[in-house]
Amino acid sequence: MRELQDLADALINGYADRVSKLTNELLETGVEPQTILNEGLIAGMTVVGEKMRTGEMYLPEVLQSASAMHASLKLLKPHLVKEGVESRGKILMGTVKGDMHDIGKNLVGIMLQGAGFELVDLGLNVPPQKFVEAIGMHQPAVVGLSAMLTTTMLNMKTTIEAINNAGLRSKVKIIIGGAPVSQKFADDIGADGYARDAVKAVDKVKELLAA
Ligand code: B12
Repeated sequence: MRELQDLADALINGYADRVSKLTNELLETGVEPQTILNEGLIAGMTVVGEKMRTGEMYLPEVLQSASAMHASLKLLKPHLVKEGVESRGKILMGTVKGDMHDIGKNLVGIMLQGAGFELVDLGLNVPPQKFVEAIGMHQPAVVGLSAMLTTTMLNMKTTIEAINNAGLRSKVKIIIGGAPVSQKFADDIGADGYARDAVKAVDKVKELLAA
């Protein structure tokens, strides 16, 4: 669809206003929010990642694409999240220490809220101890850890160890995600689950809570 390609192009170029305008237009014409997300925003962000890898795009430009994505996600959120549904359980989410990527985590949070879960979002660059304190304070059923760098994914392990050492491991299920992690890595560091995208994350959380 031409308009979805326009949205992806505007995101790649970091034009936040145009991204917002196109998002609204697509919603008004009845395009599913999930389609806007996958075929517009995520498709565009994948190109941004590729251009970043090959040195065609630099950090300031990537940041502009990221804020354009944030602007669009804000518009999509009310369409993805049902209000007034009874909570299916509390989920605590955060991007681990040293990692400044939060778009994927935010998206997982939105989809979980959409499925009726209550979300406590600790943000990004979250040290292990902060996860431990937040578990004590909020008593979530599930903890979601996000990492986008091969260097910071190791902090998922340290976070799980800190939760273990605080005697809280048996009280929560832990799910991990982010581009560099895998089911094998989840098994290796003692997480309960892994999901590769936001839709699968919802399925995995439901599965973990049913077990
Ligand atoms: C945007 C971006 C940035 C932005 C982040 C802005 C923000 N607010 O998030 C900025 C400019 C800050 C940035 C900085 C850097 N980045 Co960057 N970034 C990206 C980029 C282009 C897109 C990430 C993204 O948002 N994707 C879209 C979302 C929707 O997808 P996602 O994050 O993968 O999330 C999905 C799944 O992974 C999963 N998921 C995510 N979290 C969780 C959690 C749970 C619990 C579950 C179940 C699932 C799940 O579900 C999500 C939704 O479907 C990626 C490339 C890419 N294609 O991934 C590089 C990328 C991740 N960055 C990279 C690098 C190298 C960096 C820098 C080190 C660059 C530098 N030289 O400084 C810095 C590091 C800063 C830091 N300390 O974190 C590399 C990582 C390489 C590696 N293997 O480690 C990548 C892969 C680019 C590349 N191809 O080289 N980056």
